[in-house]
Amino acid sequence: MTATAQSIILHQYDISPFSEKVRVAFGIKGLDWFACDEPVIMPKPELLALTGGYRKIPVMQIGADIYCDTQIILRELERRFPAPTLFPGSDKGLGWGVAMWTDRIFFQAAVAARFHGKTPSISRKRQRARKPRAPIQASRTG
Ligand SMILES: N[C@@H](CCC(=O)N[C@@H](CS)C(=O)NCC(=O)O)C(=O)O
Repeated sequence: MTATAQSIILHQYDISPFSEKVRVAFGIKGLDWFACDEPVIMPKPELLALTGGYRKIPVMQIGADIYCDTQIILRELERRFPAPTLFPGSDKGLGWGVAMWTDRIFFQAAVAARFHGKTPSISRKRQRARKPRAPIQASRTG
């Protein structure tokens, strides 16, 4: 498949869960798209030049139009390619509301669990448990 001026290009990387959200939307809508793999960590000179300074992944490009953030990307996909909808049989507010929860609270807890092996609340409890009950006094002998 050859890219054209109106091809969908997703600036992304494979292990990005936010990129996966958009890839799933492409699949639901049956869209062809191209991947432009970006570095996982900074520096990202080409991405920043494209976005004007936005450093996160994913970014969708269609021609000269650039869409940063998955909410913006999904809204634009729904506008350009309404069928099949990403919101079958339900009101859109519920979908966006659940996404706010999954993308913020749930995502942050999942990252903490994945990279630290514990959830933030467990971590706080463990920190409290480790705290000395009384200040340790330096003692001098002799
Ligand atoms: N609100 C953004 C979040 C995107 C996001 O956090 N992407 C991560 C990768 S999954 C990222 O680029 N992190 C790198 C950084 O924060 O610099 C969205 O929905 O697209």
